[in-house]
Amino acid sequence: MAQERFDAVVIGAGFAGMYMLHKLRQKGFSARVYETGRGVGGTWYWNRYPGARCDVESMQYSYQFDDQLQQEWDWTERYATQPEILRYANHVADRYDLRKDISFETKVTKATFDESSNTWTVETDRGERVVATFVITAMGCLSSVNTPKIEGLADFKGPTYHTGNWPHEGVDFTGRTVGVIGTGSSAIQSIPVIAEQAKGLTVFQRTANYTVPANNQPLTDEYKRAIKADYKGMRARARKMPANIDLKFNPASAIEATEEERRKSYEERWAYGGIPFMGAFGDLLLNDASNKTAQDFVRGKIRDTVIDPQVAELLSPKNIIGCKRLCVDTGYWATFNKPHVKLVDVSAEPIERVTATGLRHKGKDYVFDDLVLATGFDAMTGALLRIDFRGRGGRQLKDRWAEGPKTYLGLTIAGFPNLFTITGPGSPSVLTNMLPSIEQHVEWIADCLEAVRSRGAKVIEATEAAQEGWVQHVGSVAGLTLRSTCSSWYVGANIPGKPRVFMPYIGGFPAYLERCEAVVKNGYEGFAVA
Ligand code: N01
Repeated sequence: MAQERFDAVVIGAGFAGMYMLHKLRQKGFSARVYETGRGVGGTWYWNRYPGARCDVESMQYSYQFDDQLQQEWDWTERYATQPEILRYANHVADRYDLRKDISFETKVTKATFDESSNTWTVETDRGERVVATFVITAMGCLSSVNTPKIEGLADFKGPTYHTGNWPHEGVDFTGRTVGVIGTGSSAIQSIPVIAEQAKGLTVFQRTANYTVPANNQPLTDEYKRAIKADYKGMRARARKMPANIDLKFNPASAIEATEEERRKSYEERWAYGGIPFMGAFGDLLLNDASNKTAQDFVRGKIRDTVIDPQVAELLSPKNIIGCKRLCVDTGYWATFNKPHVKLVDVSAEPIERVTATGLRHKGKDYVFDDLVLATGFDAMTGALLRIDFRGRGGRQLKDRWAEGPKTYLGLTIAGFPNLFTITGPGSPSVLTNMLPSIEQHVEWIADCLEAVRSRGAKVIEATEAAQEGWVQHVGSVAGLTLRSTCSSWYVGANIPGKPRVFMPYIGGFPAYLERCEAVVKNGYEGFAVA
């Protein structure tokens, strides 16, 4: 049987893959999308844990490529819930008739570049083999779940859930006792909701985390009308901000402000809620002393909220605020005032083992009915390295990246021609509002494919020199901020054995955009087009 051929294969049908498909069609390229899940939505398809919501405000966490789409869709809350975002993803799939080119429940297992035909052969777990000129990965940065290697995990007799792969039918914890491992964003969102249902909840904390209340609320018609009347303006303002989010940013130094100015600014931001807290001063992620003023403020809030001083102390993070991704919560600290909620510190000694009825730590057995792993992801590279990519000379991506990911602009990889990585390592991605960052990448890639076609060329490939230059730049900019200093998933520290490299580009969205545009203007500078 003749192999099916496409101009492009896209891997993943989350927000990146969906828009990529739409854009490819618009430009007259044939495309097939492969998606592991049974439906579209990516992150929002898998992360169905209780309390899951986006920490970017909904009116900003949405596509802007079609004004009609953003005008007709109505968000109901300031921070949209996972079900609402998934409904939006499905609405987009219907509106642009995307499903007919998506193969669901199909995993890409291998992609091999053939240097004689300048094409990729893509293989799936269903035994399909198709040929494509271009391969575009759209697998998300946080999609490969991290199941910790704790002894005895398979021995647990009750159900075990991972927040990143939650049962579609939901889980009712009413009358149950639950153990949660982890205190990252997923845990901080789910713990208050699980505590409302469960009869007993024990949280195992290795590192205390900073969180700022969401102050979530329904969106009024008046608010929605005002944003919709100025959507263009808001998006343009966002593009000028490092994280591509339209928020108030105060460039002043925290340490140069008076005690009173600082308190006022932090209190205002605390009352507003969420990630804009970090915009209180311009040097919070540049200067230890400045950062410490924000740390102290948040630790004070924890002491004000948590009744038991010992529990408050345990819940108080000791590291740099904003170094790990800041969490956004609804009622997290107060949950630990409930008599049926217990906190166990596993920082000094790791969990010994999971047992049939719970887990053992420091010789003590903790018993519960259900185990929740809120243990995060093999971020940024995990999903890419699950696929056996073979570039020029049959070289494997996992070998090329043995010392950490190397890309040109986070979009392409030297030695892997015609392969593009939407929000790949080395791009601003997870440090920005993902939706507009995805759109920028999709549009850049689509224009690039069009440029290759119009030149009558067959191959585009980053040069080693351009890639090396970009990798150096990403590393040197990372070194300027406090963010690269702690053991976070940004540097791969949560995965034993993963090379420690600050993976996203921290130079800010405006600088990145300028660079991407300059590359195009200079005739695809840093690329060999043949
Ligand atoms: O994962 P995490 P996440 N023993 O890696 C602990 C995005 N997101 O799923 O810090 C004991 O942050 C680990 O401990 P430590 C967002 O970008 C967004 O919560 O490594 N503990 C940590 O506490 C976020 O940053 C939203 O010491 C173990 C936790 O598990 C990213 O996803 C919502 C352990 C993992 O935290 C990841 O968040 C949710 C072990 N063996 C997620 N192994 C929103 O939009 C791991 N841990 C709001």
